[in-house]
Amino acid sequence: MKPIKSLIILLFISSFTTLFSQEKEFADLLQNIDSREKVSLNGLWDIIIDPLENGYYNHRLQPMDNGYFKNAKMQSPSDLIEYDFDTSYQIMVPGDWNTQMEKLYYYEGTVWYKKDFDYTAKTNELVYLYFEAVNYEAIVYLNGERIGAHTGGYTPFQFEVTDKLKEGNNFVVVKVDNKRKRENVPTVNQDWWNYGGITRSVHLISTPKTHISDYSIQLAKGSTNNIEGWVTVENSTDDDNVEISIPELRKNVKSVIKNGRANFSIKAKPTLWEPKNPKLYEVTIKTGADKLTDAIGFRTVSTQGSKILLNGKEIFLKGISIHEEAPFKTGRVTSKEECRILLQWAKELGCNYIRLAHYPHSETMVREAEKMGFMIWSEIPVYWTILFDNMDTYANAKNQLTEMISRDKNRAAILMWSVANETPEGEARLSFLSNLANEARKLDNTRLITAALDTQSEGEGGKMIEDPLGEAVDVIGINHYCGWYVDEPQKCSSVKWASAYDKPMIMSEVGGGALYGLHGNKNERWTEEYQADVYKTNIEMMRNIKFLSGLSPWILMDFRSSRRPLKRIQEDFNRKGLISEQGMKKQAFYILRDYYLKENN
Ligand code: GCB
Repeated sequence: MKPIKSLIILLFISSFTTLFSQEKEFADLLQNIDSREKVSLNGLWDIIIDPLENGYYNHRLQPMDNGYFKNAKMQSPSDLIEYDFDTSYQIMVPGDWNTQMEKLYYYEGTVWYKKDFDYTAKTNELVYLYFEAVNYEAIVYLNGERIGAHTGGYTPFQFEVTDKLKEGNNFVVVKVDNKRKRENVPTVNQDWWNYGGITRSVHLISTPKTHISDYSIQLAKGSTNNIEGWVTVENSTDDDNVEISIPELRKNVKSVIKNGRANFSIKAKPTLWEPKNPKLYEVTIKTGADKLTDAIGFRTVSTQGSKILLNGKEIFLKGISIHEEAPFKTGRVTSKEECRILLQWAKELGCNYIRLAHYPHSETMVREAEKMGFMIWSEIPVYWTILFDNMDTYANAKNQLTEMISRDKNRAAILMWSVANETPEGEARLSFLSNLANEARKLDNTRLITAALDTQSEGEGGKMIEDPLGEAVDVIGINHYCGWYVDEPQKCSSVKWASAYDKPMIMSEVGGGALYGLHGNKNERWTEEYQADVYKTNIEMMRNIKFLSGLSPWILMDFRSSRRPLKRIQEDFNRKGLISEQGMKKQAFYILRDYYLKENN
């Protein structure tokens, strides 16, 4: 790229970095919603499928003020209203629409959702309408009035609706649109199903008028005896107190609120969270009439040369990648039980680590994984060739990163924030991703930053890791499919690796496909024997990588992808799972399990 062009890109990106640095640091999100008084809006919602967006635009393609969000009803027999939620279809929330209605299997576009609910006001109460995730764009209306919109399919958002609620019956309408667009994050091509809908739970959350809105509680960077943090309080009065207690550590501190925020620091020597002892402490935060309880773990994570250190000790990350897809029924994961099945499989495999690909998974998944002792890589869907020179794309990616970190910053299990997966080298991409990495560090200086890279050149020492993005991250992820997309499996054991960086490397993807139950020679693609051989020879290759600090092969379970049409084998599934979507373990599962159980303990 010409220097002048790269200068323009740099100025361009730094100008929108400045623009956004004036905003609030964290996303405006209530922390720890499970500890809140809430009413669930889950269950059946009425839906109207609207591929032409008739409920939004008139025939001149202008937004209408009497769209479907008005939920209009005929007043007299001669009235013309061409929609009616109450006689339309119904589907379950949380859930994707693709697996709930046959006619929506491939659908990408607008679906209108409506739910009625009752509300009785209480004095001194604020009410939030909280969505755990909607894929991809949501416009939300309450009692016929627009209250806000959100972009990005995997992170939560909320609206304060106290003054918009009525005594008695209310209705909420959401226009959900999962049309893929070039400028979106992810962009138009992705190797997983573009499940549309209100895919995670919806709640009405009540808080006292003065309430804890957010907090960060963790060990100060590098310290094992200083718990540090802050609490933000909505509608606070300066000089009021916040009280933080950790009964098991016999700690109770008070901190004074200034401008809505109380900072604190607690000297303590907690038992540190680690995979073999995922210790969580009950932490209580109180201010005025508001009180929350969370379960928080304490640990440190750092790097030293090519090592990852957990609590100061080197640890090898024995992992597996996971998509948020439900076992047995496919579609999006919608329950704690489904999360636990996936995690239990990862336990059986001998893992101490999971890569939650390729977007932030639900808070339930993260919390369950933390309780079970998995270290976590969490990522945003900056995937393949998104528009790296587009300002709106950057703002969108940054927003998803901020929402992910806002929600999960108190989870000790998360060691790494990943800013990208397999992005093509180039200057615009480098500025974009370096800026995202810096943003992540600004929000959270205690965790490591990573990205999955796929570009390596051939050097004298073998495959050479020299992608300039390596400079911007703390841990280098490498996706490499020896024996599947490149080379024959037999060649993999002798592949050598070198790196331009003295940093830890995680083989963030490695693997191959097999149809469960298909047997044959190890040279026959799609057989379990072929996949098992890919694992065997890649494990041999990995044994020789001195700077390898972990791996998360691709992937725990077969998952739906519309890039995978091959009849009789794929049938819309990516078959690189170690387990089929029906829960059947393939031979390669046992190869990896033996490696994890016998080595690197
Ligand atoms: C990759 C991608 C992942 C795909 C996988 C595959 O490198 O990161 O999203 O699903 O390869 O199966 O090709």
